[in-house]
Amino acid sequence: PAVIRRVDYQPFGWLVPRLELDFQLGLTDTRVAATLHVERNPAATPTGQIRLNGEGLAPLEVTVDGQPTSLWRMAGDDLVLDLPGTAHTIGLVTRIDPAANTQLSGLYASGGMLCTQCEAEGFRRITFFPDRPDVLSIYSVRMSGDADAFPVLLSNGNLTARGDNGDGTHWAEWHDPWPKPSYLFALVAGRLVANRDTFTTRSGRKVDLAIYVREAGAGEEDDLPRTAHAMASLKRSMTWDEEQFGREYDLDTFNIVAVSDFNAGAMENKGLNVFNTKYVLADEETATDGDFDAVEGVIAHEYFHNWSGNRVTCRDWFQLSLKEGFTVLRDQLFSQDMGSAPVKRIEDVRVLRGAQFPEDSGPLAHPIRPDEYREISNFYTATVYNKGAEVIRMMRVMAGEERFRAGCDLYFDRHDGEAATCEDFVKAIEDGAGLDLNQFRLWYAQAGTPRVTVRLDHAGDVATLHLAQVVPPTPGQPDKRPMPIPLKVALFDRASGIHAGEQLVVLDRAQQSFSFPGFATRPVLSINRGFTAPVSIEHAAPVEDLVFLAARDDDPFARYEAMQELVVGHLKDVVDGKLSASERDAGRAAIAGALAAVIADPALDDLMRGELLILPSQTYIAEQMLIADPGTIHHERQALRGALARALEGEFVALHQRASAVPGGLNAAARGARKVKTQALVYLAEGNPDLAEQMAAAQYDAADTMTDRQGALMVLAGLKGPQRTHKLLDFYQRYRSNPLVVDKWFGLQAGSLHPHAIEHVKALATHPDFNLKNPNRVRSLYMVFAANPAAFHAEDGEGYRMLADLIIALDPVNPQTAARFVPPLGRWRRIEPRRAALMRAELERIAATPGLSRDTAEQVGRSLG
Ligand code: HT7
Ligand code: ZN
Repeated sequence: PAVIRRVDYQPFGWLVPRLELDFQLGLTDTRVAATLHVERNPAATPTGQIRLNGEGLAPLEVTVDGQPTSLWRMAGDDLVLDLPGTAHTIGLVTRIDPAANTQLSGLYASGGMLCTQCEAEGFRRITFFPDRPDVLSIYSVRMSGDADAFPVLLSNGNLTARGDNGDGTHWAEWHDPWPKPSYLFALVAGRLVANRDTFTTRSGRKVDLAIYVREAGAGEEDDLPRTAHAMASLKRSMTWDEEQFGREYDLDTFNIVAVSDFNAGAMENKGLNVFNTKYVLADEETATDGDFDAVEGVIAHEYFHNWSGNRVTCRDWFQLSLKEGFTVLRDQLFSQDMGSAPVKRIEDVRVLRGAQFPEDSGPLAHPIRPDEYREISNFYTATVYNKGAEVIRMMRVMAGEERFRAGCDLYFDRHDGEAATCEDFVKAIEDGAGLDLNQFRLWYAQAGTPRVTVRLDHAGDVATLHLAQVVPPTPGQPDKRPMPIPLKVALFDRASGIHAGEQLVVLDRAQQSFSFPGFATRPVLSINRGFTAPVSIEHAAPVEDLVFLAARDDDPFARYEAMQELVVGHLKDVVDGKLSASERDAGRAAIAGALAAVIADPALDDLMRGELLILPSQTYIAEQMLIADPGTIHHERQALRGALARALEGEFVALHQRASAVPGGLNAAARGARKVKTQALVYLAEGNPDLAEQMAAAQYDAADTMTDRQGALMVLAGLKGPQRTHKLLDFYQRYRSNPLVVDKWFGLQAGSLHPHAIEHVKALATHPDFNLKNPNRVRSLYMVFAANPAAFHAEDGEGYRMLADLIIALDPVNPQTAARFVPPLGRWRRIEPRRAALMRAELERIAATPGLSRDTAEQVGRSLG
């Protein structure tokens, strides 16, 4: 497939200030009539032709200024039309079959309803149009359809008229006053019911809010009560954006629709967000505390896009991080404010390290503002989203909150109603916050996670911090320049356990030293506090320093980090065979001591305690090694867990008992208690499986929340005792009518530590509830499986084969989703040679499959490099 390059950007030759769409809806046959009002773009090179993107469409009628014309031709999938004058009206009619649209891009059918997904390039599957984000139009939409099948008819903006045709069909008209690109268009029609509420903005606009779900059929559960948390989250988001960013909602209606077949999490269509049910529906019986947080975060994210994405959109798809990185930062800050800020920060860093760091060190590495792509859907990545957020967070750290806000205000003022670039954003922050971001712009251009090497010297009463940075080579970028890296540091006096204040140092050269006078003895260094920079720190800190920080650092993130470092450092040494048996035992004892202190510390809340108990993930440990042996890492990580559990069995049992007595609810104390309860079981399962089985079964039976029940079942799913089968069966029978909970049931088995997990996954793929057409279900089985190191990296390569088979089967059904399964195989270069060869062979097998989609072909091609 052709490569699209950022440097080739040209403005489109035509403006389309107005667009009228008329839909005659049917599940298998929808007729779309589009009227485009076009005029020459004075900012572009004059042209007598217009090229309208299409995908899989045939025009049934083409008119110009109301007259049929033959002055058009197909150029591939696109329609090219001669336009002699400076302004015209183009009429186009197309027909589509939503029920046959298994790609879930464009207009498709899901559970009897019709809905759209247009980002990035789905609109061209509905009608011919300049399907690019810099063409902004005012949309008027009319739709008509069977009143029984589609009683609710929704689109962007405000409902302006509706009526009955008297023949069993009815119609509605929607008008969106805000110019928008085609990717923000949405239409939904179906048998829906709504949870309604209102919100009054700070300037007094009364906004009608509605969250729609599919009407329950006979014998089905009613989802409406499960939307209460989403509604409360929406209202909190609206208030927060006014207070923290000065951004107010700008329409009289805000609608959300939940659909169960969806390629991603949700979509920020103007005034009509479409959501994966997974990020709308939550109650304590069926959703975990983590699910509640995810709903709140995604609701906020999509709502915040109304400004960072919709009012100011992207000039082209290379600028995706302009809206996504910024909006992720906004949703992270929101969630920090809604709950425990340190815990949220730790969770966000865990996601970054688990998903983005591996991307940055592998064949798919790209800058947050990519330079080229073949299929844009492949660039909705952790790099564009999560590293993009970290890059903007660094600007905020350097500017301070107030000046950063001034920069954001300037950005929104300057670019409201425009399709902007990342450069526009940086310039606005530079001007509004009064920062020099000249060198900082490299963060947009260079891929790869910088490695910062740290050494602390002490002489006389001066401590000197020596820092050096290397930005590693990545595909297409062999040589890198040093970037500004803002690091918050503190130096602790060993005896008193306090520090003289946190300081921000900005490392902006390859090597730099910073001196701190006033230390009679060598202090303990705490660096990258709060994770101010998305870098990996290489610091051979003495174990006693890490133990000190794990117990006493006043920055909760740094405390967590010290705990992680302690474990990662130890496991690296064990895996590399560097430790004698007694050294290994001494290392384990040091970690056990630190864990015991964490369990006993009365100053910690349980949410934070739970974080400190979580061992570094296998992916993160593997990331620290040039070449990883997944089998050995898994074995040693589990062995360490077992040793810790045996050393602290009494503590873990007591912790579980204490937490079990905490009253329920959604407050922080109850949530924290649930978190440490399951953490305790996770340890005990490795140290004393029989005891863990009995305790987990009891927790399962006593559970009054999904958090407790799922936590217990997760532990049981990895054990071999009889309770595993009993409780898995019970869980399925209890929840078989709730698809989101059945997804959990698939996921628990696919991610389990059970030695036969691979066979379980194979069996589940033939289960009557498995469905290749439903992305949630496919992800619940295979994404979880690919993240299960013991099973996926099975020595004989069976895990790799299974994933490749899935990709080959899924690609013709849903290429966007299929392509998302390629990266786990793409990590082969960082895996020991025997497994690497097996992984590579599977990639080659996929590459050789005839008719591979552009999505999958690009990912496989880049992975084979
Ligand atoms: N902006 C939305 C991205 C999205 C998407 C991308 C590719 C394919 C399907 C998709 N559905 C939604 C979601 C967001 O980041 O807010
Ligand atoms: Zn987004």
